[in-house]
Amino acid sequence: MLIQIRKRSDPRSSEITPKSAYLDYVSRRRFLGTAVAAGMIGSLPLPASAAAPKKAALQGVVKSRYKLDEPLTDTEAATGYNNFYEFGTGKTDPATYSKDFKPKPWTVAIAGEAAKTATVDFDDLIKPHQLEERVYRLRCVEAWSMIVPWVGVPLADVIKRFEPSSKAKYVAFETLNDPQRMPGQKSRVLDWPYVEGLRMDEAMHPLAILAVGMYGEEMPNQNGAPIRLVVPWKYGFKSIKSIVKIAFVEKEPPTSWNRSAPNEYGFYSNVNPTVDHPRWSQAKERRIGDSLFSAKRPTLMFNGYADEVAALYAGMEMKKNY
Ligand SMILES: Nc1nc2c(c(=O)[nH]1)N[C@H]1C(S)=C(S)[C@@H](COP(=O)(O)O)O[C@H]1N2
Ligand SMILES: [Mo]
Repeated sequence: MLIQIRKRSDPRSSEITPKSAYLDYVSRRRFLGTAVAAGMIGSLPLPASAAAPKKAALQGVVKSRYKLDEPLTDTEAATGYNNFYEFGTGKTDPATYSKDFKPKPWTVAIAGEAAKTATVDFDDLIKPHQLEERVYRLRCVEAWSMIVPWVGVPLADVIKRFEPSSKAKYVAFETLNDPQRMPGQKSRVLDWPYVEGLRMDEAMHPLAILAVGMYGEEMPNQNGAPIRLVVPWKYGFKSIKSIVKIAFVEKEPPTSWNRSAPNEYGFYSNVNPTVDHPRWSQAKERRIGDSLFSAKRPTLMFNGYADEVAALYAGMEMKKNY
């Protein structure tokens, strides 16, 4: 490393630095980091590891009935334009800074209100299930979208194996917290680890999957290797990446974006073109890969799954429960 990165344990961090100076420091560091990666500083060649790590083709994947009548987003776009703050806040940061991330070996802790709790190796968690391809639209709250052929297993089938009790009203998810492996965690843009949650009936809905790959291959690091959630009727940020813990809980669990901006991001975060984000409209979206001059596309209620999921929210005021 050319530039010294301050360690978490270093006392000269945000505790004693005025916040503005600290943020300035963080953004300067991020700029320098980008410059180094882009080979802009000095005449340094890019490190040998600069190529994206090769991901294996997934075997035994069956097509599912979940398809969309729209062309798939190019792999390059879906793996080159990401939100994954553990690897930086810029859209190309995750692809750049996750190249050295080693997602295996990997374990997921299953905890909380269930008959069976355990720390399970990735293969043991996934192998008992049939891998399916599910073509879903990922609709970010920033009003862009992509059409992605995810590969995964129904979350409900995984949950059932651990026999949650009647006290399990919600499912809480947690991303890996390891600033050595996820350099974006050295800055405090979010409270680490990233956390998310679903109500139990949402988690048990057949549309919700644990995804382990996309485009027929293992999950790229920048998209949440080795295992992430995909909940297609909710905004993209509910689809938490690189999951290390799944806990069955009685009370509504905290979620990262709600914690950081409660007036902008609620627990439910269902895609809804009629409820605007406080700072911008949610009525339309820009498809990643479309020309900037082409028309935006209308956003669909529940991202197009109203028939399947609206019943989960019967009687709930969607403007209040955003
Ligand atoms: N752990 C973690 N999960 C995350 C995020 C993140 O920053 N950290 N970003 C979310 C947001 S805002 C979106 S839109 C999707 C993006 O998924 P993609 O990069 O596979 O398109 O991941 C979500 N999951
Ligand atoms: Mo997002």
